[in-house]
Amino acid sequence: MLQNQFSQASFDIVVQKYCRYFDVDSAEQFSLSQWYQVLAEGSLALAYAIPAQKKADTRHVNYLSMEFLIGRLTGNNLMNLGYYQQAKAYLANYGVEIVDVLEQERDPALGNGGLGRLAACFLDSMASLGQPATGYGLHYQYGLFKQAFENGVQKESADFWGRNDYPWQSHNPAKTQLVGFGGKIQPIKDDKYEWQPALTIQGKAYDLPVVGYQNNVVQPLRLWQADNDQTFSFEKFNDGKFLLADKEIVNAAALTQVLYPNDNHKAGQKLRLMQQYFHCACSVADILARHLAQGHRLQDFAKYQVIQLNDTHPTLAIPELMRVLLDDYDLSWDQAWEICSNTFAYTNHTLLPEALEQWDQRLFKQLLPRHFQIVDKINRLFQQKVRSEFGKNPQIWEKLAILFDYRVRMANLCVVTCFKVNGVAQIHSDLLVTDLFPEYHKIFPTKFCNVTNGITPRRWIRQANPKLSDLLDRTLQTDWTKNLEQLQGVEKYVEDYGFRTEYRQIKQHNKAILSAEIKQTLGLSVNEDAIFDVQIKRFHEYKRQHLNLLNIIATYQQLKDNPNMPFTPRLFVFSGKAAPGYYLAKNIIHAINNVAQVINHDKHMKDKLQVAFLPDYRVSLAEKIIPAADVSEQISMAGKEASGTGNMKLALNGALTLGTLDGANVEIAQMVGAENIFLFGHTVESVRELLTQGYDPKAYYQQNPVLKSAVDFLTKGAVCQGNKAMFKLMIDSLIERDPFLVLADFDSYMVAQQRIGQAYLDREAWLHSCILNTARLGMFSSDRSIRDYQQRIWLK
Ligand code: B1H
Repeated sequence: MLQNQFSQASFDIVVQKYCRYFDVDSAEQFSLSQWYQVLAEGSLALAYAIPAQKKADTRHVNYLSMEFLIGRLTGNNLMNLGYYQQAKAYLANYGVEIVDVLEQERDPALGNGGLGRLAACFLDSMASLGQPATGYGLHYQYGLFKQAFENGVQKESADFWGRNDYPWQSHNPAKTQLVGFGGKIQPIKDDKYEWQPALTIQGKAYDLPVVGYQNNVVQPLRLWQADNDQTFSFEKFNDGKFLLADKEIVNAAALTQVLYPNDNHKAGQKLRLMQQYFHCACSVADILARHLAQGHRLQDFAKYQVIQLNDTHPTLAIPELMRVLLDDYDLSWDQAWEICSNTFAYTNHTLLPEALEQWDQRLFKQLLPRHFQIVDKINRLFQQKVRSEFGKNPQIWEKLAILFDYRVRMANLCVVTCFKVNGVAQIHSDLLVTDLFPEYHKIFPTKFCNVTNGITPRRWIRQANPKLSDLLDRTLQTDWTKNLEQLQGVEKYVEDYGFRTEYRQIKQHNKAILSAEIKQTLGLSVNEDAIFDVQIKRFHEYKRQHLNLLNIIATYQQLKDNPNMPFTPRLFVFSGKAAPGYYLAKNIIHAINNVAQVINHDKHMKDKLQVAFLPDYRVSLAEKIIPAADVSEQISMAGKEASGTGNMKLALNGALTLGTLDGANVEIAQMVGAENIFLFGHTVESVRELLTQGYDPKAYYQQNPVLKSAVDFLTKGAVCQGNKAMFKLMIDSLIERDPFLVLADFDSYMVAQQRIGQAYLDREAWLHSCILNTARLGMFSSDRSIRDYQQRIWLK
């Protein structure tokens, strides 16, 4: 049972306070956004009314991530606190609807896509399972840019999300840290050095409460914000050294100003390296301080702490912990290494070569001279190990080296140091071992494991789909969000008339809500009886939104030539951003928008074929699209999508997957069964075969008239407004190189799309499949992922 009761009095106090602030006589005069402030502040107080956990005798998880895509917190936290209904009633007393108030909240966009959202789901699950944990990230002033379309072209603008006024955070002045950059190192003795940085920056802690699901647990997400180091500046200012020291080094406060907008792509800039080190230095210092404050011995660090690295972005935590143990705590190299190699674990999220982080050695050395020295020693010691294993073999060393060709390779540093390395879906973890790290696997055969990603059912069904959740509550008579495998219980009702009717009505209701959103943002009236076919994710060539587009064009052309052909009405929904410098991805966005214009303005297509591209994809928009989807597009080239998590959210909410055998689609297919998913396209093996034979995309283009005319459509008429070159970037990539086999999968994709059109006509069979998808998605709860992390990595 919850220890503390919802306190109406504490809300009354906040209402009184804001009556003064807003200069109004009574709360009746509050606007919705003013009510939002009241509601958030009142809820925050309720979260912190939960007493801190007693020191546990288990390992504390320190989850280091450059991204936490947390989404709106107020509704979610009220639900997890168990006070949603009371808060709703409180507002209703004033004639205010809680859902309208919650719509006022801005999403803190402190992440790009799947990797950042995964971190947020994991925080929710760790708190909900009572796994003691702290999330460590950065308090960016500007989150991911906002996206708008101008004549179909993506335009970015700064996301001034209001970091300073955000009600869910509190500055925690007890936790301020100092972080050095540049400068010199002085030998003291053996492995001990003194680092004299040229510049010191302050890291201020901003804490957000992570509320467990109705279990009286609240633990921190700690975000570091850079500021000028007041303690140092005067002295340095006076002797003139402050400005001299490092003209090169940026203004301190600028360090945490922006989130790098790259998904599955490395940035490589100095500022990014500084962000990474700042993040790691603050977090390591904080973890050590907490460990010691809890009365633990330094030698027991790895026993009580695990540091989980969310991809390689926080890898610098490794040499940082080494440095602190060696230089500040006087440990020997072997003692420090023993601790580090038992503390760190690394999650890999991508095999794409362009995303694997490597730093220029000179830059690294200039900013982090002592860390470079430490990495160099790790590298040399490892070289000895490799020699004893493989003999002197330059080819092998070239692949395994941490320092090579004047580059510092972060993934290699992780694999060498960490006690566990995991991929994020079974197929991805297998490829990690066979393709990316085979030699490492030989040296460290037990280091590698899999933990398939998951999603929190609290946000992704209970909050996002309240009607379906209510049906599940009534049907199962248990709180299935705590143990999502219980959804299996609805299989019994798959033929139950009442259940089926409600399930169908709920989907229709959710489609009506999304239709209203589309009408409001795009001015487009859609056919609510059409198949809602959605592809919502970052834009990346490997995700192949352009494969979807080519099928839309080909279908449009067929409908034009053949107005009476049998066709199931279809609404294609897109949403997603492209990195500002990723011109090809932006070109694909532009093409989709222009094709949408043409189709949506063709009166013959009305209620038959429509395309809606909703701008500014973000967590709160995902929560509206997902419950309304009939078809989930998961069409990456096999072997490229490490896992995907949108695929899980959509299937759980009763959309049928149209997908390749990639990432977690493979496991979704295993769970739901072949009859309840639409698979198509090349597999990892057949991709490999095709590429070794020599792939010639032009041949596909020339030999397939349907494909050719779909591609050519983009160079003619209204779509490109007479500018043949408008989509040249995309077309050239497709015809000349096609690195992700779009053309090779086109036929198979079109056939699968036609199968879907057919299948939807049998509404009873379709509904059957949807229900089974919901019933069989239980294993994709992030609670299961966290239990896997506990069993396979953290508590082993
Ligand atoms: C994923 C990234 C990523 N993989 C670099 N890699 C970044 C790489 O800013 N950067 O430098 C940012 C993000 N993101 C995604 O992780 C995978 O593509 C998905 O398949 C996976 O589901 C998700 C979570 O594991």
